Amino acid sequence: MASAEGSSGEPLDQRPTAGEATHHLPAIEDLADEGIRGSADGTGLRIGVACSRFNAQVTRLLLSGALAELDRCAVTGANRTVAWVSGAFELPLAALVMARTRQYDAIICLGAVIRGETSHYDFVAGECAHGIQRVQLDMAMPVVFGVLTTENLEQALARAGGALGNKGTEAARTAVEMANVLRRLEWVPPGLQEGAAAATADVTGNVT
Ligand code: INI
Repeated sequence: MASAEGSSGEPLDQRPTAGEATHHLPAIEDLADEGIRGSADGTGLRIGVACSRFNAQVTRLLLSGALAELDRCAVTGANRTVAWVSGAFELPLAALVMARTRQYDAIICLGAVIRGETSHYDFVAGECAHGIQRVQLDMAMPVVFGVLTTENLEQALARAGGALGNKGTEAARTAVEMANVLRRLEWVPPGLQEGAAAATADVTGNVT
């Protein structure tokens, strides 16, 4: 897969290098050449995207960043599904239902929670993050947290294609790399294991 851009969509010559102090996701090629890693080649991967409408001026930008990165990773349009939900609070449920279909190799959750005058922000952001992690661990599949949690709209826009990159772009790259690294770890989804034809799986995918 040829790409002129790094994991955050920035030109290759502007990518942060390993060891450089940054909160950005370093490009995988910059890390020490050791260990199992997931490539950014998304050929054949099926990716679900759950995106919230709340703060749509931000989430639309996150979605375009994510879809552009999936294009760069060669995840075809036919192999991805976008589902819109009302707000970030609804993202875990959408992710869980997508995960339970077993039709996706990874799911990306996109949202923007911006602090208001009340404590509502804390509940929405906290439950969203907690719920997404719960789905990821319960379903043993990558469910990526592409949700901005910021003090104001300006901070959100800076991280949705502005000066500080695009969280949606990073989330898409993470989804592809995680799907690939799990494959390389030779993890086989329950129900697809040899001899598991007669087995039944509960909601979490545990085979009994
Ligand atoms: N949803 C968001 O995605 N971002 C926000 O900033 C936000 N705030 O601040 O209220 C928000 N609230 C809605 C929430 O996600 C649910 O959709 C709603 O509570 C219905 O369940």
